Amino acid sequence: MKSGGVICLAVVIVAMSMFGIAMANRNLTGTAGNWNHTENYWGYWYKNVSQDSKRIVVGGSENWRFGFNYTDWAIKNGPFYLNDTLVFRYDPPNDTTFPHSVYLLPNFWSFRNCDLRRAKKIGEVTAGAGEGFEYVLKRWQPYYFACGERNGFHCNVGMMKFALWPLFRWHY
Ligand SMILES: *[C@@H]1O[C@H](CO)[C@@H](O)[C@H](O)[C@H]1NC(C)=O
Ligand SMILES: *[C@@H]1O[C@H](CO)[C@@H](O)[C@H](O)[C@H]1NC(C)=O
Ligand SMILES: *[C@@H]1O[C@H](CO)[C@@H](O)[C@H](O)[C@H]1NC(C)=O
Ligand SMILES: *[C@@H]1O[C@H](CO)[C@@H](O)[C@H](O)[C@H]1NC(C)=O
Ligand SMILES: *[C@@H]1O[C@H](CO)[C@@H](O)[C@H](O)[C@H]1NC(C)=O
Ligand SMILES: *[C@@H]1O[C@H](CO)[C@@H](O)[C@H](O)[C@H]1NC(C)=O
Ligand SMILES: [Cu+2]
Repeated sequence: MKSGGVICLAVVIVAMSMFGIAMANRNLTGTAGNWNHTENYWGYWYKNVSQDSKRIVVGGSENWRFGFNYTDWAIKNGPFYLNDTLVFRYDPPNDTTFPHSVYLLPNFWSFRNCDLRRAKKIGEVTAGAGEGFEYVLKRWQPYYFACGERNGFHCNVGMMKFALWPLFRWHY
């Protein structure tokens, strides 16, 4: 579902930039070699599609906690881009708080089933304290994040999981 949407978005962006080339060329003939129009036009696109990489706190003010819908959060806060930084924040365990952690699951099936057997730990239960820890989306690949606590219970019942595939930013 999610990756399908991302591919659709990429197609729309390609289609829109091709449309943009056609528009710019048409204006060039009309304005007798005034390149300013085109520069402004590309400048407009540049601002919209190639901003600096972002730093995004997972869950926003909710941070990384049991019972918040992170799939919904990822849909509303995406798309994510290569070199964007995710920040995971969660309370370190004590007598009153439950521990959390962050794992990367290897594929869609383990993500769907909250199967942690081949998962890679990227955040210890203590790693989310204070300002939390950062994880940079360096590769063009699907990422499957999940909390690893209680053998998949937080991931499954607690909705502490989300998937994303970072897009390329466009530079002209
Ligand atoms: C083309 O020129 C018209 C008239 O000058 C202007 O309103 C329009 O924004 C221009 N379009 C582009 C793509 O530069
Ligand atoms: C393009 O814009 C600059 C500054 O806005 C102006 O000095 C220049 O004359 C413009 N060029 C054309 C071909 O209109
Ligand atoms: C570009 O960004 C501006 C301001 O954020 C927005 O109003 C405009 O709709 C955007 N254009 C496109 C084509 O996304
Ligand atoms: C979480 O949000 C997604 C997307 O909005 C929705 O499809 C899903 O049903 C929600 N999950 C739960 C358990 O409510
Ligand atoms: C991401 O950052 C690295 C190191 O700063 C850089 O080499 C790479 O080109 C960047 N990738 C993208 C897609 O911006
Ligand atoms: C446990 O951690 C929470 C959140 O960091 C804090 O508000 C609470 O006072 C702590 N409780 C104890 C008993 O240390
Ligand atoms: Cu958890």
